[in-house]
Formats: sequence, C-alpha cells, structure tokens
Amino acid sequence: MMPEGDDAARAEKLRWFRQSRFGMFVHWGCHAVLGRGEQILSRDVMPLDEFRPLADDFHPEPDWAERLAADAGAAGMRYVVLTTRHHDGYALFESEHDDFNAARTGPGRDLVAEYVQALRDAGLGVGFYYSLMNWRWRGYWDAAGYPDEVEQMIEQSHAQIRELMTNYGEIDILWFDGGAPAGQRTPGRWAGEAVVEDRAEFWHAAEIEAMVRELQPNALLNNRSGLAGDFGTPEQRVQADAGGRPWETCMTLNYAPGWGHLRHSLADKTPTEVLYHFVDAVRLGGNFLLNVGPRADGYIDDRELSVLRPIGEWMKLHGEAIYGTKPERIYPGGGHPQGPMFHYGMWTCRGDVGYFTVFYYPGADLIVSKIGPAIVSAELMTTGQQLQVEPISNSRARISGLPAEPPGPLAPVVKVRFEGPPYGIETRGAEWLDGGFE
Ligand code: FHN
Repeated sequence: MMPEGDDAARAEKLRWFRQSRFGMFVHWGCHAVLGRGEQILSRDVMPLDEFRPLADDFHPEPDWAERLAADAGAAGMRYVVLTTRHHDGYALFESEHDDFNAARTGPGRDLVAEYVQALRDAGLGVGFYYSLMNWRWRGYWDAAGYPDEVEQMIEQSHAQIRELMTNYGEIDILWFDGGAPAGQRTPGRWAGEAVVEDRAEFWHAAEIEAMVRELQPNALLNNRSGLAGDFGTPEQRVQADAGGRPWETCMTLNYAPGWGHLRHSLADKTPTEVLYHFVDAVRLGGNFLLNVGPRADGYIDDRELSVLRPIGEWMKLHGEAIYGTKPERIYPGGGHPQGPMFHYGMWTCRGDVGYFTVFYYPGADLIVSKIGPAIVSAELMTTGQQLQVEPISNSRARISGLPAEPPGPLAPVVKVRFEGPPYGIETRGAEWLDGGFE
C-alpha cells in the first residue's frame, strides 16, 4: 500500500488530469524529415541503412519547444504528450542505451530536456509517450531467428524508461504504446507467431510499473503496457471506460492513421469535425488528446494550425463549458443510441449549470426538452447575451432572443442555469401528444 502522501498526491494529479480535459499529442522524430508519417520505416519496408541517415538530416529550430508550448496553450490545451521514442526506435532524448538518439545525431542535443523546460515555463502538464517496441531489433520481427535480441530489446526499453523517469524532474503522464509482443502479427502486413500472447507478461510490465511508481509516484500511466494503469486510451473514437474510470480519446487531425508529419494531407478534418469529437468525449466525462505532427524543424505547419487556431478561439469563449465539467446525470447510459446529439447539440455539466454546445442551430428560439429540473436563466456564452426563458408544455422551456443566424463559425454554447443539477428525462406514454407530459 503506498504511503498516505503518495495516495493524496496521485488523487490530486488525477483530479488535475480530469479537470484539464484537453491535451496535445505530438508525434515527432527523424521520420519528419521525409514527411510521410511516423511509421515510414515499416510501411515503406525501409532497410535500416536507408532509414538511419534521416537522423543526420534532422535539425530542429532552437525555439521549437517554446513554439510548440505556445501553440498548445493558444489552442486551450492544458498538457502535452510527446513521442520520446516511437516504434522506429529513434530517441528524442540522450540515452546511454542506444546511440540512435537526438543528442548523438543531427540535432546534437537532448530535445526532451528542451520540451520539458518549455512546457514547465508555459504552465502545461508534461507527458512522455514511449513505444515499448523498437522495430530496429531483428528479434522483434523474427524472434526465433534472433532469440537474444528479444531480451535485449525488452532490457533496452526498461533502461530507457528509467532514464526518462530519472533525468527530467517530475513527469505528469507516461503514455505507453507499441506493446505488441515480438513476432505478433501486426495489422494486415507481417505474418508472425507471438513469442508470448500476453503483452504485460512479454514486456515485464509489472516491473516497469513498480520502477515508475518508485521514481515518479504521482505520474499517471495509461493502459497500453498491458496493465490497467490510471486511464483508458480509446483511439480515433469516443468510448467511455467502464465504471467511471478516467479515459482519454486520442485522435489525429487527418482521417487516420497519419500521426507523424505528413508533407501533404488531403484528408484532414475541419475545425467543426474536431470540435464535434472533442465535445462528444467531454460530454461523457473523457479527455481529448488531439494530435499534431510537427515538421523536421519542430514547428507545426500551417495546415494543422488552420484547425488548431479556430479551436483555440472557441476555447477562449467557451472553455468554461469544457474544463472540469462532468456528465452528471444528463446522459444516462451514454445518451441517445442514434448519436451524441440531444437533437440540437451536446450538453456538458457542472453543478446546476448545463452548457449546450449547439451544432444544429435552430435560430432565435431554442427548445430545451427532456431535461430537468426547471431552468432559472440562460446566456449565450458566445456573445455574452442574456436570453429569455419561458416554461412551456411537456416540461419544456423555450429559450429565446438568440441571433437568427449562428453567431460564429463553430457551434455556439448556451449556458443554462437550472434549479439543481440537470438530469435527463425519458419520454413515456402518449400524454405529450396533448401537451400533458410532466
Ligand atoms: O502504431 C501507433 C501509431 O503510430 C500511433 O502512435 C498511435 C497513437 O495512439 N498508437 C499506435 C497505433 O495504435
């Protein structure tokens, strides 16, 4: 049992995580030199002597980390998770356990140290993504042919995680990935026989977790080591973890699966599509980790900023509808089977207040139905306008005084104060046809 102090501190860190709601995922490495995604080594079936030189051409700008922190803060994000090492094994940090790292190749410096300093200076939470697997080990693909390499690969991952947990001060989030055991068949391409089916057993995840808990007792761990960790990680979709456990949807700006820098993407989501998934996650009590793939110079390119910036403007006006909200009782069982909308939009809640993000804008009058208790007041957050509230039949309310046209390019938010914490009401019987639904 951890000592009292650690339990209280970890509970506070989890509270901070859930309150934050919104983070930036950053997939970056020497693969950005090519601009064809983070998995180019395996997807292009690239020989190592074709891949390794990318690291020598990788030259981030001196202020890349400050710019990244500024872009995350401007978007309304409260923490960042950076790929300190992705599947290709290139480490953005100085490591005694693999020369293939930023300090000993093109950049000539520890990029993770710069990242940590910039985030702390900007008041943002510090997250490290670390891929347990490293594709540059032949034993990963052919465990039988290179049996010694399997253990060397696992030992290297343990040793590098120790470096990450030791050399950079207090870390808020450790985001495991790449946990498929050696030899396991990966989606659609590599036929293999897993050395061990169970991911936690293969990576000795319990030893990793014990080491992390000792070095970083308050760090939050995700569930991708094969152990439960502190939070779930639905990918490219919104899906609440069972039992109210913290969870975080991670999502690309493009139509998957391009996480790393893409020189050109003709399949990006619009700001409103991103906002839709973002509010959908928050309405159900989840976090949203939105991904960017910076260029080799470390800067986020204009194509991705063209989506982040409108989201940031929206967050400036409506962040109160996101940070620290909880689903309360307004979405019993996760809401309508036909989709996340309460026919006009999505509700997020805090105490007696419901925030209605209105994606299907009705015009001057908005009808609130199937939600109790009675409404006390309403305000259009987007403009600050006070609105009129009139109780009408079938336990509804008419909120009027809205502009005839949507007041901005993204969904506006109506802040509704109820007589108590809002809750969903199921329609029943036929009285409502005569206006008698109570
Ligand atoms: O293969 C990786 C992928 O490149 C990316 O890092 C995502 C992020 O969650 N994780 C794996 C795919 O699930």
